[in-house]
Amino acid sequence: MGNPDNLTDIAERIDSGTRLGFEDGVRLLRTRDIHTLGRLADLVRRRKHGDAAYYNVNRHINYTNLCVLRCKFCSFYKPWSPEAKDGYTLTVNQVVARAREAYQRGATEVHIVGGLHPKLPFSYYTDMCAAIREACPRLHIKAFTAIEIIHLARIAKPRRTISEVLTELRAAGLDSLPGGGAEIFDDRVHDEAFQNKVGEAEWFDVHRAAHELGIFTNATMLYGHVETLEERVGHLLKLRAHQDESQASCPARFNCVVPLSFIPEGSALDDLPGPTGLDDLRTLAVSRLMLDNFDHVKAFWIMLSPKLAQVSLNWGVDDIDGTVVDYDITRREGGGTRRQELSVDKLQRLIREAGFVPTERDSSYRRVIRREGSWSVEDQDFSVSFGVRGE
Ligand code: V47
Repeated sequence: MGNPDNLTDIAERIDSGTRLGFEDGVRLLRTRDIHTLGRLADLVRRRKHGDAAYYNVNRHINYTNLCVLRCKFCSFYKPWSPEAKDGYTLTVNQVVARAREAYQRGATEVHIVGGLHPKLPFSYYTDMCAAIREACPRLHIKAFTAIEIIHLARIAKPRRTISEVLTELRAAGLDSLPGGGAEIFDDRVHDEAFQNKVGEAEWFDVHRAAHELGIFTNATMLYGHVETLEERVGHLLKLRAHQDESQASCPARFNCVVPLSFIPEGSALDDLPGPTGLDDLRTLAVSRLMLDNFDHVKAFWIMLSPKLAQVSLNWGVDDIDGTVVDYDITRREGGGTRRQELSVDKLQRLIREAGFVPTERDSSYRRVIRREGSWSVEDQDFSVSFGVRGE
């Protein structure tokens, strides 16, 4: 293994556009030469995006916290049982009301995920997409992690294949899949932290099926719990290999990677310290450098804090997610409540002070153009008015 504190050979490879290997990734995660690491990640980021830094106007909706799984890292779920009393499940109308409110406030995207609820029928999910599509015609519906898609294939009557689930959801209005549920692709980590959850093969099956159908997806990595640095790099390499395959043979691919900083509070792993700020920055920078075939690296401010997400813009990150508004899976930024919002003014200020140009994007990373009370997307022939009545 090369010296982690002399990065000259890695810098040369990056300079010439040569792909980095496993050992490079581990050395970069270990290096004490953090300035070189940050500079290299920034170099690659600027090659792709110049001084643009992206955000979006979005709203997260978590439709239920009842879940049949018991993942140790998760502080969100309430165990499902026939008598479960302390969980919640939103009706389709309640989900649509939240989506409509977001649309009327100018949101371009809803991000909808929830626990694996054994009793909600498949029609709950298709009805939800169809009702949002009807109420909010141009709102991008990014919904359901790979784990939820597999759950739907199992509970649908009659049972569906993954492709059938995705096709029916898309017909109802689904636009893309978020990247959740990936955690760390490694059998040892899987057995220790989320044993009953489906493994990496199934996660990739869903994303492969989506890419084959032309549905774009995101990818995540939940780091800073029981995994080693080597296992983190292994995870990134598996994402890179999958992206190569999708780029070669599918009409869609991963839009972005979202490294998620583990928040121990309230989970069964709350004896762990969680990642430090420097570990967060290293992981984001290494994600940028290892994933040469991903256009976007997203820092999710909800888990990193707005301050660290801002700093990460100089460490390879080009996207800091969006306004969010409600978030239930972790509650650190909401002081214990689900209300976790950054205004557009605050997002823009964070980006501007980091030396970048705030650039509002839609879910496909096209630029959003705003005029008083309406938004449109570059090169697209539509305009959405918002305020009291929506489009
Ligand atoms: O799947 C659960 C993770 C994910 C914790 O695709 C935790 O644009 C930290 O996937 N500490 C959901 N993380 C969030 C997610 C996401 C977020 C933002 C943008 C996108 C995107 C995707 O959160 C879960 C799980 O991996 N998670 N518990 C925790 N205690």
